[in-house]
This record gives sequence, C-alpha cells and structure tokens, in this order.
Amino acid sequence: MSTSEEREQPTHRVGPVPEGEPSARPYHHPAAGWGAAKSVGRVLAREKQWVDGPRAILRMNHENRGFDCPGCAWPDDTKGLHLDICENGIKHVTWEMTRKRVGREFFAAHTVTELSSWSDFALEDQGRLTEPMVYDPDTDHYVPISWKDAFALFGRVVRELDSPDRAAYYTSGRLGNEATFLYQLMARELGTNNLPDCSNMCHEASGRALTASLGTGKGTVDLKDWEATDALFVMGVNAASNAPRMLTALAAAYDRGAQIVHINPMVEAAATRTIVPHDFTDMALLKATRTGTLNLQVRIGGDMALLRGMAKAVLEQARTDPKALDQEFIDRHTTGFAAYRAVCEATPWEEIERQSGIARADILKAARIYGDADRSIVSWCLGISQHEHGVDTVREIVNLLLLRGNLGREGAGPSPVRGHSNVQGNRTCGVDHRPGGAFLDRLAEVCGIEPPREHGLDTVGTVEAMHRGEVQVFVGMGGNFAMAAPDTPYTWAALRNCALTVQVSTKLNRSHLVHGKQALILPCLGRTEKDQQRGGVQSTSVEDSMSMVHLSVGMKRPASPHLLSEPAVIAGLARAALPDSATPWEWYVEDYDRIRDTMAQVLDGFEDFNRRVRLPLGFRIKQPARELVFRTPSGKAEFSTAPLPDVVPAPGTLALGTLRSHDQWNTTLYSDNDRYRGIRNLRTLVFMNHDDMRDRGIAQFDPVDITATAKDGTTRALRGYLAVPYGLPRGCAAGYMPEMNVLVALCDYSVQSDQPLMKHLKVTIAPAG
Ligand SMILES: Nc1nc2c(c(=O)[nH]1)N[C@H]1C(S)=C(S)[C@@H](COP(=O)(O)OP(=O)(O)OC[C@H]3O[C@@H](n4cnc5c(=O)[nH]c(N)nc54)[C@H](O)[C@@H]3O)O[C@H]1N2
Ligand SMILES: Nc1nc2c(c(=O)[nH]1)N[C@H]1C(S)=C(S)[C@@H](COP(=O)(O)OP(=O)(O)OC[C@H]3O[C@@H](n4cnc5c(=O)[nH]c(N)nc54)[C@H](O)[C@@H]3O)O[C@H]1N2
Ligand SMILES: [Mo]
Repeated sequence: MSTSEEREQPTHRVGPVPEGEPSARPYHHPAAGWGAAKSVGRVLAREKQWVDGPRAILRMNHENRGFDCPGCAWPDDTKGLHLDICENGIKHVTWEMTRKRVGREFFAAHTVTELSSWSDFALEDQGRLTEPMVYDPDTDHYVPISWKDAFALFGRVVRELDSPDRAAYYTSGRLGNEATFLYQLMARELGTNNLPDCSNMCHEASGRALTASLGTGKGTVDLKDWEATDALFVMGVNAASNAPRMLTALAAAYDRGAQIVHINPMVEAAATRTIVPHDFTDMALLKATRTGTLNLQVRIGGDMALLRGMAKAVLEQARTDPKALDQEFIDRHTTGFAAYRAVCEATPWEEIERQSGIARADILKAARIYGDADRSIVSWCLGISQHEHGVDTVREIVNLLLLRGNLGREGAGPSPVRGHSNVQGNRTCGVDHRPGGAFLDRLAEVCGIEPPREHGLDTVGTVEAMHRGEVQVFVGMGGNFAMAAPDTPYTWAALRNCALTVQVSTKLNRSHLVHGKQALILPCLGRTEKDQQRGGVQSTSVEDSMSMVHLSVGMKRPASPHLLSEPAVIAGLARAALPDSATPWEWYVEDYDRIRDTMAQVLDGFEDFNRRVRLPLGFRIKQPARELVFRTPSGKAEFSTAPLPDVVPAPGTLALGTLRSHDQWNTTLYSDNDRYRGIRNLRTLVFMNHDDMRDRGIAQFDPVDITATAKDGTTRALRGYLAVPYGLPRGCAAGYMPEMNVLVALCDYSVQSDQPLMKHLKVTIAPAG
C-alpha cells in the first residue's frame, strides 16, 4: 500500500478566507442567548433573507403545517411545537433558502480544474444548483443535460455492468422517508444491498450495541422522559453547537432540580449555562440558567472505564444497601447479570482510573448521583460512537442502566443523539447494507421483487471497492462523500476510479469536482420548497432522534423551475435502469400517499401510516424495548462483559479527536469561527493540553506538524497547523473535521462497528519542521 503522501493531497482551503488575525479567547457568556441572536442576524444579512428567513423560521416544525428543520435530529417540543428554534437551525434553513444561484453560465465560465482550487465554502456559497449538468471531459466543463438524457445515461451505464454489485448507492441522512423507501427499493430491485450511508460514520456503533443488548437499534426515551428524569448523563456531545435545542431541555431539567452530569474531554458550552433562546423574558433580562451540575473530563476513549467504575461503585454499595440495585428488574428482564458483576469486581480501581483519566473520588460522585436518582437517562453522541470500542461502550451504558431498572418506565433509558435530521428514518425505511431477513421477505412479497440476501458494502467497504475497480458507479443521494469520508486522498482516488458518479444535491460541493470518468450533477428540491406533483402539493415524513414520525411540508417557491423532488429523481433513475420494472415508479411520484401505503405494508410500526402521520404531532414508532419486550436471542435485555480497552496513549503520542466547530454543518462551513470555544478566524488548528505543549516546546499559535500512525503502520501528516492551548486532559488533542480526514486512514475503522475512528487517531505533534 502506498503512503498517502504519494497520493493527491488536497491543497484547497475548506473554510472562507478569514476576516482577520486568528485569536483564541475563552468565551464567558452563556450558551445561546444574544451571542446566538447576533450570529443569526449576520447570516440572514449575508443570504439577503431579512424577509423570507424569519417567515420560514416561523413555519419550521409546526404541527405538521410547516417543514421539519433540516438541521439536527433533536425532537420538536412536546407542547404543541411552539417557537422552538435555534441559531444553527436558522443558519441551516437560510443556507438552503439563499437567493444566490449557480446556473449554466457559472459552469461555462469555470473549468472543473479551476473550481478545484476554490474553498469548500466558496463552492457552496455560489448558491443553489438550478439544472442537471453532465461532465464534458473534452472541455473540462460541466454542461447542461436534460433530465431525460441524464436518466438515460445512468440507465445505460448501470445496465452494462456485469453485476448489480458494481454500483453503490450512498445516502446522507437528509432524505425523507418516502424517498428513502424508493431509493432502497431501486437498489434492491437492481439486485444489490450496496447502501452505504452517513450512519456508517456516525451512529453505527450505537445501533449495533442497542440491538445486541435490547433488540432495538434506537434509543427508548422521548422528550417527555427528558422532562421527568432525575439524573441526566450527557456524554460525548457538543450540544450547544450540534443539538442546540437540547439546551432548553437541560435548563428545564436544572430548574426542576435534576442532576446533570457532563462527560467529555472538553467542558463544552452546554455543560455550564444558557440563556434559553426562545424565552423572550430570559433574553431581555439576560437571565442565564445552569445546564450542568458536574463535569467529568474523561480521557479520549476512556468512557467505558468510567461507566464500569460507576457500575462497580453501585455493586459495592449493594452489599450493604438493598435498594442500590433493582434486583427484581434484573431477575425478570435481564440475563448475564452474574457474569457482569464478576467482570466489574475483577476490574481493579487503579485500572479504571488509569483508563478513564478520572480519579476514583470523582467517579464515586457520579455513581452517587446515579444511585440516588430514581430515574436516569444516559445520552450520547459521536464522542462515544466513533471509537474502536464504540459498541462495547454503548453496551456498558446499557449495563449501567439495567442495574437500576432504568428502562421501560418514564424518565429512564438510553437516549442517543442522532445527527442528520432524518438519519434515523433512513434506517427505519430500509437503508441498511445488512438488512434483516424478515424485512426482505416483506419487501419481496409486497413489492414483488427478488431482493438480494447477501450483505452489501458500507462506507469504508465502498471506498475500498471503488479503489479496486469493483464498484464502478457511485450515486450520492445528498451529502458530500468526497469530504465526509475518511482518508481524503484515498477516497478521492477511489471516486476518480469510477466509470460514473452521480450526485443528487442542492448546492455545489467537492463531490462534484472529485468525480468519475462520467459525472452527473442532479439538482433537487430542498425541504423548505413546495413539492408540486400531479396529485397536488406533496409532503414527506421524517423521524427524529426519539422515534417520532411527522410530516414536513415545504412552502417556498423552488430555487429553479427545473428542480425535481428526490422521489422524482429516484423514480427517473430507476425507470431508466429498470425499463421493464413492474414497480409503478411514475405512479408513486404523482402522490406520495401511494408510497406511504406501500411502506405501511412493508415496515414494522407503520400500520395506517397515512392517517397517523397526519395527526397533529405525528406518531411514535412502537418501541418493543420500551415495553420491556426484547427481540434478543434470550428474549431478555442482555448484559455484556467486554474487557476494558487500553486507551492510554503510548509515550510521546497523543489521542486526537476530530470534531465540528460551532459555525459549520458537517462539510458545510459558515465561517472560520468557533464562538463557544473562543476561536476566531482559524480552522487549521489543533487544541492541546497546556502541559503537552510545554513538553514539546510549543507555544500558542506555533505551527506544528501532526502525524497519525494507522493500524497498518502507514503514516499521514498535516503540516503547519496552529497549536491552541485548551482545557483538555493530558494526552488528548482535537481539531476540526473535515480537514482532518486526511489523517484518518481507511484501514482505521472499528472491528466492532466498521466505523472510521474519527474520534481517536494516534498522533505525534511536533513544532513544524
Ligand atoms: N450545527 C451543527 N449541528 C449538527 C452537525 C453540525 O455539523 N453542525 N452535525 C450533525 C451530525 S451528522 C451529528 S452526528 C451530530 C454530531 O454532534 P457531536 O457528537 O456533538 O459532534 P462533534 O463535533 O464531533 O463533537 C463530539 C463531542 O464529543 C466529545 N468527545 C470527543 N472524544 C470523546 C471521548 O472519547 N469521550 C467523550 N465522552 N467525549 C468525546 C468532543 O469533545 C465533542 O464535544 O450533530 C448534528 N448536528
Ligand atoms: N473526520 C471526521 N469525519 C466525519 C465526521 C467526524 O466527526 N469526523 N462525522 C461523520 C458524520 S457523523 C457524518 S453524518 C458524515 C456527514 O456526511 P454527509 O452527510 O455526506 O455530508 P454533509 O456535509 O452533511 O452533506 C452536505 C451536502 O448535502 C447536500 N444537501 C443538503 N441538503 C440537501 C437536500 O435536501 N437534498 C439533497 N439531495 N442534498 C442536500 C448539499 O449539496 C451539501 O453540500 O460525515 C462524517 N465525517
Ligand atoms: Mo452524523
């Protein structure tokens, strides 16, 4: 294997050109509040959206009369969806609603080679795509193509493949449920389960762990539980930036007297205090509410040890206090308890302290909070899942919850914070490279197709297969694969190796420039836009982090008359590739109720879909684990007994995690600032512990070289990044995605979840050479 240094290294800037000199100053204001309001004003001004922007925001998330916020997957308020908005949701909506357009004149004026030197920010900043384009290799320009010819090109290439497995169909978690269902139907009717998705890089570990422990791939709690719980454990999430509406729930919990423990190597803004953004009195009076009662700065990857320490403490307590455990729950609903107790007893405190980086006394504090609470919720995001031992760690979360019967009752249970607004719905509706047999049987019966039974490729597998030439067609239904996937140069070489790449997108991005021999850009409607079909204005449904399914209806005039909806694009692709298909693709697109009627027959929990999705707040998909019904081999909730992983960095090395700044949405950048971490005008940075910097003779803003060593021994480097001292535990470092994907080797994925190790790179950092 060649080292990445020999491959094409990205040299473009990701964020915008900084507006001034870099600076790093601690942020002393509460999260949200006026800092957020000011930032919203700037965004509305930049996109020239003073009138439409606020109007759209008032229509967001409103009892099935508005559209679902295309931002994060945090659920809507339970009290009738009043104005529960957030700064980053507004940024995201206005990003889609911009008045700027990128039409055929733009593509005529710029070659792909020229555009490749532009920043990712500048590409998206051109505005909304307006018509289908095809790559012309003779001139190195994208040129207009009709929808009919674009579909025909796809159909021709796909029909010529020697196997349906030579194509892969990627989804980013934006896609509505109806389009998702059609998309997986197309792939399976064609004969492949190659359905890589962003979940493969996101919460794959959570899904696998919860399925193994509880027989469900999802969390079991909803917002009402958040409102009723006594203790919240918030792990590995930067909520103020990435799930800002969680701030409201945290503030309310604090006001109610609940305990809130934040477990994170960084003390993030959501761990301290907030001004609830939609509470106008609080805003006017600058009234801040605390959002945390205890902070534990765990070492990167040390969460499992911390959780085991808490469990050990609960078990020690149980020797003298019969109420420490919920023995009745354990006896009736679980299996494997004795083995788990033995593992906890056999794990020495010294090892727990060393691996977690937390002193025993502090672990005992957290354990006491857990032991004193009648009802506890553990919530988590990427800080837990994007690790080698992500599955074991999520299972350890469940172990801890089971000890005190924190499942199947109000105010208790596991609560993963999902990423994209419909990433959970994508899985529910069939985007899964490892589909279950029962689902395929129903799909076969209802849709009259012969779905393939062998597992397909996930994200990492797809990159490998494209590299080897085994996958020759890549379709991206949304997303920005070239930047989101690991090992940037390797992924780019893989995409360039394809015969055809098809990107269905709303805005220009890097994945249009890093393309196959033939390439299509297919522009689609955004969620805010009116979707007019033969049967009238259509709505689509989405599922949030807490399994609530509700309708989303766009109302804005489409950015261009030539845009198609995602279901229409999929139907066009499918008909071209499957001219004799008995699936009524065109008929489905005329009226999405017809798609929903089919989905109701195929998908568990979607009975009577069309009626229930029109209820004022939609409906909640039934959660067997919530009812204490466990679809596990034993029929019970299963304790796990994995040994603690060794996560202590080798001498001289550091553990580095990649994360998002406040002003970005995955690969979409809004600015070079990271307000809550006090950073301005700088993205090419690495946060380091003060003493780790001193040991290496590095001062603030010194340029450094970061070298990552992969599992296979190869190295990847980023040069000239600026060091920023930050309150991180020793041995831990952090920097921004997607820039740092250059450091993530493709072979560095978890053997448990196949997820790239985006939160745990083994690096050395030295003054720039
Ligand atoms: N505005 C905005 N909202 C978003 C997104 C966005 O980019 N912008 N992205 C969406 C998506 S797809 C997702 S998946 C989510 C992501 O939401 P997050 O999970 O918050 O995403 P990251 O920025 O990667 O931050 C990871 C957090 O985990 C912490 N962490 C890192 N390593 C560890 C560890 O070993 N243990 C613990 N306990 N913590 C650790 C980091 O300090 C950081 O606070 O947000 C979604 N919402
Ligand atoms: N190093 C590192 N890498 C990571 C992560 C990390 O923490 N660290 N996080 C991973 C995670 S959690 C995720 S989820 C992935 C995200 O990976 P992706 O989902 O692939 O990336 P996004 O940046 O969310 O995709 C943005 C693009 O989506 C398109 N888009 C926006 N709205 C729509 C729409 O309505 N329809 C369609 N068809 N297209 C639309 C736009 O063209 C835009 O350019 O990245 C992963 N990559
Ligand atoms: Mo994600």
